[in-house]
Amino acid sequence: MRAIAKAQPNIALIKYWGKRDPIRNLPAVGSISVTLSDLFTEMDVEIDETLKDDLLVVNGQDGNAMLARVSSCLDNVAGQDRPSARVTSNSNFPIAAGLASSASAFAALVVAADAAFGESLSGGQLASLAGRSSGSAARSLLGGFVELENHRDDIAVNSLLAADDWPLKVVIAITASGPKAVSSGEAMEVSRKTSPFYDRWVEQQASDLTEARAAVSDRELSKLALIAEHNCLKMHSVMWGSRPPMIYWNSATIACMQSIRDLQSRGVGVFFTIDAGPQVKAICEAEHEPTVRQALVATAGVVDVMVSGLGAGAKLVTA
Ligand code: 2P0
Repeated sequence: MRAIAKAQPNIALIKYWGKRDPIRNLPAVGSISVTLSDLFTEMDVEIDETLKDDLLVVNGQDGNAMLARVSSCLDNVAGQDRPSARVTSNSNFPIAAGLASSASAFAALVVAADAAFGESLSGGQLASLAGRSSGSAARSLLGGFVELENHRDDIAVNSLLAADDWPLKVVIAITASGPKAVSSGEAMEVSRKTSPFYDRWVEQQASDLTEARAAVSDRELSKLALIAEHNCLKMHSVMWGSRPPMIYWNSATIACMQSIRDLQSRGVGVFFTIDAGPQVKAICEAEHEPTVRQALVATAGVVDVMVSGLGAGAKLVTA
């Protein structure tokens, strides 16, 4: 009747941008990500037959803005005739700021709801349901390096490499806090409908995925750096070419990219990636983490720096 699950956000190295089926929320492209260890969302789902409607509290505050999405996720897991539930979500990092909070939230939610409602769904079913609520959430069901495969009828997630097999660090430069002006879901639809670069983006994704898969399998950071930065900048080019343009960067975002390029020119094994927000994620070998952190702390406009290792997939905390 009550279950708590914990999930970590993931950072895409080969990005998901665009939906082939907005109703079922199916992505237009596959993607590859790393699941983090130090940032997390905990979801507590408690069935309460006395409630008329679901209740949602997010980080101690009324969560009405997210309630419809959460309720529909619970419907997907347990059916529309299910009893109402009290859902409490707590994250240890800023939400809705391009740090993939919806990924950890919905991965934790499907795992907790599955246990609370006694559904016993398979891993594949959980991935499909998490993806329906948030495209990137399915990837947070697994740890380490994860590929989201885009099959004809549905998605599937697949583990490429465990976190311990290549324990990279992710240094996150926060350049602005607060929620973004346009949600990534809306922005993707604008890109699909208006960007002249969108079709080429979709067309080239298979070869980017192949290149990244090989780099992960060989654990070669310099190879992964080339394809991940290319894929990230290509996704942002699709956004910039949309009408209206979707520009998530600020001047500190660019300053961080410059700091990372300076480190690269000095032989430091690091690369950047940027999602639908102004934060910059630097992925590096563990030995370079202090150098990378120092460089980003010293970059103009950076308001905070967080560091995470790679971690496990979504798990039940109590049942
Ligand atoms: C990603 N992003 O692969 C890409 C890169 C943002 C940029 O997945 O509409 O919140 O809920 O399916 O999962 C963010 O999108 O989008 C995202 P919906 P989601 O991580």
